[in-house]
Amino acid sequence: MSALILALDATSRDEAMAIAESTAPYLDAIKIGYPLVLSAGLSVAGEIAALGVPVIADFKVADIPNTNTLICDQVFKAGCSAIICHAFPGRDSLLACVESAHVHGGECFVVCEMSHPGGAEWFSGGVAEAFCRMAVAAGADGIIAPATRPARVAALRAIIGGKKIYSPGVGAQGAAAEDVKELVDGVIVGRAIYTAADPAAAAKEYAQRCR
Ligand code: 3DU
Repeated sequence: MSALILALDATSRDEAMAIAESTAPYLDAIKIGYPLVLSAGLSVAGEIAALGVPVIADFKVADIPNTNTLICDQVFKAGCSAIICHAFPGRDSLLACVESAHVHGGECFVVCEMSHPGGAEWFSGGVAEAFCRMAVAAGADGIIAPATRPARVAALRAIIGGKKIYSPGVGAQGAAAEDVKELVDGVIVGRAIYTAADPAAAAKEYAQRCR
C-alpha cells in the first residue's frame, strides 16, 4: 500500500489548478516542477497548497551549497512541503538542501536512480547505492527510485531502511502501481492522470490501485 502523488506537469496555471481541484480528494500530494512553475510562476505552489494538498517541488536541485540553499529557501517560503534534489554535486550540496528543508519544517528527497531507459546508464554500477548512502548520511527524508525497475527499488530499500521512497514511472512510462506499491511509500503518476479525459476518475482509480 502506498500514497498517490500526482506529477502535475501541466503548463498552464488555469489548467493545472482545475486538475488539482478535481483530483485533490484522491491524492496524498502534488509534485510540481519546471513545466508548471516556468509557465505559472512559483506562486502556484501556494495556490495548490491552499487546497489542502502537500506540494513537493521537483526541481532536482544540483548546484553549489549556497545556491542550493537559496533555491530551497524560496521553495519552502512559497508553501512547498518537500524538495527533490540530486546527489551527484556532492555531500555538502546535498546537506544544504536537507538543512534548508528541515529549517522550514519540510522534507528533502534525493534522486538515487531515474526511471527512464537512460536512467540505467549513469545511475548503475553502484552509483545509486552510493547516492542512497549519501542520502542516509545527510539525514534526507527519502529517495526517488524507479517504478520501471522494481528489483532496483528493492535493492535500494535495503540500504535506506525506513526512509521514504517515492517512485515515478507508473502509467505513461509503462510501470503499474502494483509493481511497486508494496515496496514504496508513494507512487508518482503524471500523464496517466493529468492528460486523462477525466483526471478525477483517473486519480480515483490510481488511488484504489495503490491500496
Ligand atoms: O511519466 P509521468 O508523466 O508519469 O511523470 C513522471 C514525473 O516524475 C515527471 O514529473 C518526471 O519529471 C518525474 N520523474 C521521473 O519521471 C523519473 C525520475 O527518475 C524522476 C522524476
